Formats: sequence, C-alpha cells, structure tokens
Amino acid sequence: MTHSTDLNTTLFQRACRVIPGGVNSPVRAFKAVGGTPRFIERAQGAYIFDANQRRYIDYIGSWGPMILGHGHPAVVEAVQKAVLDGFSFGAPTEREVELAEEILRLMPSMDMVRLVSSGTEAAMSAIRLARGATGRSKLIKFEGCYHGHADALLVKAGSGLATFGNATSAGVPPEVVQHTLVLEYNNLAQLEEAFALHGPELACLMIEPIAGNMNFVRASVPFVKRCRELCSQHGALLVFDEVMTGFRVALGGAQSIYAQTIAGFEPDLTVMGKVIGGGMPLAAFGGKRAVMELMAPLGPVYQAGTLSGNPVATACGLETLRQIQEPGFFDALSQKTRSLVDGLKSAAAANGVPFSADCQGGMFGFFLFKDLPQNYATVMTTDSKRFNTVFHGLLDQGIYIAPALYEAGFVSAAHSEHDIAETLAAASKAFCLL
Ligand code: HOZ
Repeated sequence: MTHSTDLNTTLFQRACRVIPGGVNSPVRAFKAVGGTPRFIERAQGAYIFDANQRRYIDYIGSWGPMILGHGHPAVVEAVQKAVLDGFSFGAPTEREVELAEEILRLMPSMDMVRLVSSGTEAAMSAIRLARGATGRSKLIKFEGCYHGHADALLVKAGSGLATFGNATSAGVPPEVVQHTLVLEYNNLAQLEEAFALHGPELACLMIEPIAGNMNFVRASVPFVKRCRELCSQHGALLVFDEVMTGFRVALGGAQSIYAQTIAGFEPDLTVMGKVIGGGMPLAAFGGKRAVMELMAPLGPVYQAGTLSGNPVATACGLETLRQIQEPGFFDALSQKTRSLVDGLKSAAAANGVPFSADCQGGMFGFFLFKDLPQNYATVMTTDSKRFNTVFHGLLDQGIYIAPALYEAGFVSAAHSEHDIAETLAAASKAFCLL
C-alpha cells in the first residue's frame, strides 16, 4: 500500500526545509497516521485535488468552514466583488455591520458581537471579557475540548480538583495556567465538586457543547443543564465554544439544540468561527449587551486587530450565512450526514468491526468501539493502529478524512448521494483490512 505519491512527497520535503514540520498547523503533517500529507492544489464542490491531480471526496472541509462545499458560485462572486473594492482598510465597513446583524438574528442569546480573525483569538478574548466582567481569574475547561492555542487554554488536568492544570505545551509558564481547572467532560460529580470548591472565584466555564476535538462527543443534556445552573448560581459566565458547531450542527448552533430540551437555555457568551467566515479567516465572540459593552472602546477590556472584520472575509462569511438559510438546507444536510453515518455503521457491522458513530447537522464522528464515548479518556482508548488502517484504507481509495482519531468529520451541501455511496463502498473495503 502506498501512502504517498511523488509530487506530494517532493513538496513535503521542500516544505520541511522551510516550515517547521512542513506544515502551518500540526495535525496536517499526518504524524498521527503516518505517510505523506496531500498538498492540495484546488478544490471544487465535495472534492479536493492534490499535487498529483488525484481527486478525493473531502470530509474535512477545511476543518469545518466549507459547509456549502468548495467554490460555491454565489460565495465566489461575493468574494470577487469584495476584492475589487479593496483587501483591507483597518476602518469600519457596512458589511461588518450586516454580518454582525445576521449572526445576532440567527443566535438570539447574543445582543452584540465582536468580529476577529481566528477561533483562538475569539476564545482568548471571550475569557478576558469574562474575567473583566466578573473581576475573577479562575476558569473551568474540559479535557478534550480545544479552544485554540492561547496560553491559558493549553492545559491538561492537574493531580486533583484542588490543584489547577499543567501546561500541555512548552513555553507556557505554570503561573499562566494556574487559574485553569480542567475537568472530565460529562462528569457531573466533578463539576459539582469544582463549583463547591472554587465557585466564588470562577470567572467562567468554557465548553464545546458538542466536542469536535475529541472526535465527536456530545455533552449530555443534564450536564449542560447543570453547567448553566451552577454558573448562574455562582456568578460565573457560561461560555459556549461554537467555533465548530455554530451554523454547522443547526442554523442556531448547538445552543439551539439544547434549548429544545432545557427551557430558556442560553449561554452567556458564545465563541464562533469556521462557517461564519465561509473559509476565510473570520471568527467572533458575543453575548448580552451589558457584558459586551465592557469591551474597548466602550469599556476597560482591551482587544483589537488589524484584520478584524476584514472586508473580503466578511463578504465570504455573509454570503455563506445567506446560503445556509435557504429553505430545507439543514434538513437536507442532516439527512445526508445521517445516511453516511448509518451506512458506516452497516458496513462495519457487515465486517464484524466494533463501531459506533454519531452526527448532528453536517458534523459527524465515528469510533472503532461498540459504544459512543462520553469523554476524552475513553476516546483515547481507541487502538490507533486500527484507526490508521481505516484512515489509509480510505485515503488510498480517494476518501479524505481527518488524519487523527480525535478529529470530527464534516459533510457539505455539495456531497451527493453518489459521493456518499462511493464513500461507503470504500469504507467496506477499509473495514476488511482490520
Ligand atoms: N484546529 C484544527 C483541528 N481541530 C486544525 C486546523 C488546521 O490544521 O487547519
């Protein structure tokens, strides 16, 4: 079995000489799965094409943003038009206001939103805002939830709830993570204990409501409900990181799904990215007016960015958000994703492979064990060799899924029934290799 082809290998060798690890974001290097990363030359619809002109059905979708598929004509037109008017002004534009209005209309938990350039920046700024608003330092995050690479968030659990986290990256001083408490996802007892011990000192609790960075794991409804109750009770802000799930699992994001079963449910702050930029660098954070008005220039919490609200990125995001509001868009996307997930389950069962899978809207995940995991520790019990066999089995047949077992997958509106059928046939063959 060949894991690489000539031009990809040549490019990777060249890249490794000038870029650390040959990539500008670690997971792209294929380190977890082995082999050579594909260098993408172009993409159209559900497909990406590598340096050898090989076509792959793309289930990464730039890690989430490409919900319409690649090169949607209306989005391309909007971007081309915007480019002709200028790349960047470092001054306000009407399009930023339009995009902000659109986001707020779709996610009613927010009265105001600030546009930034990346999910990392949005999460980092939301935490600063939560600390500024509460006058407190400590925060809760959950193991397996990724909120970007700001220092305070690169943390793994410490030795107990009385101690705070340990940095997961060199270059992060212990003092910087001393206020970050890392808990197990979906563990109600730990959550209770953490608030009992630290409630009055907590600025916020940040959570990916459907985690997309430990593959695909949902926070249970009772867990989210208790997060909300404890935050309200102790005066901490509940921050929903919807960088992946926002405008992806449903038009109103994961919060709209929890609101169906938890009466009146709303997070205090929401962090967004990916789909709102439609594939261009754009992210945001928002919440209620009283909190958001603490942001500079109105208030004392500072945040700024030369490319924030960039006119080309906002054109791309705005048109993407308009397209996903077409009647029936999410029903069709959900149905397609569901048929992929159900088909994978059947293919695994037919080959005697222990398997579980879940999806919501256009986001999915699968596991090579029988029951859906509830937390990171369980996800990480996956036999990585088996996952790598499936990964390369699919890649060799032109199916491009994330090159790591802890990443979610994404289906776009451009994936056809034929693409799904081709994927399932490939999956059957890949499962045979196990
Ligand atoms: N943050 C992404 C993984 N969940 C990776 C982004 C990238 O490599 O482009």
